[in-house]
Amino acid sequence: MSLEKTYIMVKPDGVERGLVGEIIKRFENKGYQLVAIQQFETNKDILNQHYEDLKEKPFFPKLLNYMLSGPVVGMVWQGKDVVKTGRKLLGETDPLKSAPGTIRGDFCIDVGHNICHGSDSVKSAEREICLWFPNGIVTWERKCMHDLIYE
Ligand code: DAT
Ligand code: MG
Repeated sequence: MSLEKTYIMVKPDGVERGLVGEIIKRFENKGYQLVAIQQFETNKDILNQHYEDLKEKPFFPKLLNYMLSGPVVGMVWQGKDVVKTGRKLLGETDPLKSAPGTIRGDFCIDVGHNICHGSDSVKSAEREICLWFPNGIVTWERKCMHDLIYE
């Protein structure tokens, strides 16, 4: 069985604030599996590709500056419906519209400092995983744990 994958990234403010562990914990507690993780120095080239859909938005220069302000931690998470459910764990784009209990609902306030990224579709996830992990990732599936999580 090949399980769905998503790209989750802790943004520079989330890394600086020491929230990497908390974000990992939310996904692990849910039952998802971490299959890749790396801290990256960002650059304009990779961010232009990552946010290619947003290049024309008025907030794009600000977004770029924010994303260039420090290292990010990129992760690939695997599991049933992880793209859509991962976005639910993150909360709304605007943290003030995010329900308490979500990551953005619990840990941030402004849209320009919303601490985390999650792929918005399976297709985007595939693109983003190839972009940030161009050498590929080791795909493995848990043995005992799998049967405790899935029916
Ligand atoms: P999401 O990160 O929820 O997928 P998005 O892809 O539309 O949201 O936007 C990417 C990031 O750009 C988002 O996490 C924060 C920033 N952003 C989006 N809308 C914004 C706005 N109106 N003003 C400032 N920053 C914004
Ligand atoms: Mg997005």
